[in-house]
Amino acid sequence: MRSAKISRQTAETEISVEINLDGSGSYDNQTGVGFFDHMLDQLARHSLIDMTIRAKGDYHIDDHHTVEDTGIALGQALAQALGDKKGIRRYGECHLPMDDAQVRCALDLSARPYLVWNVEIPTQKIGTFDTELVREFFTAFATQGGITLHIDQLHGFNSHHIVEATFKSVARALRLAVETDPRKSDAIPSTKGAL
Ligand SMILES: [Mn+2]
Repeated sequence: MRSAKISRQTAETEISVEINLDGSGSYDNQTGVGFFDHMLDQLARHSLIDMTIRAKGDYHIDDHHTVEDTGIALGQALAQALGDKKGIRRYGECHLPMDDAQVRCALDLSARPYLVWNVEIPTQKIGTFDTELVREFFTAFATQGGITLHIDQLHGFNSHHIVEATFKSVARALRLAVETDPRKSDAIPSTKGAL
């Protein structure tokens, strides 16, 4: 089973992440940041990666450290669960519409972290959530997960829809990329022989 458990504690946050790549998209995510939990639930549900996340952070400052460090821990869990990446499809992509919003994700589980971020969220807040933290999360996730992650917003004017479409597009792309390719399940998908 391709799974991983990461615990990460700093002076700012305490995070635990448990994932199973070969899951059914079940989730139990409690970070103390309501809108962020809603997005992590989408990530699990639409990637079919089982996900249990607990986070406690220095909310008296703001939600920044909690969201960023959850991205770090989730990226580390993904990299650990993927192991040597034998047999995976490696690439994934998705155009995800949600009402007015459409977001495209293309990703490569390359071990070469890179984030292309072409998303403009029109409001500074969604409820009490700082929308600039969405980019912080994906920066941390891509860096620690070893993901070349391209996210482009094609349409959208509603902040909630844009952000939710972003998480869902990444989830769908991730689902494809982590899946086993039955035509080449015994090999690491690189001419270099390693990823
Ligand atoms: Mn929603």
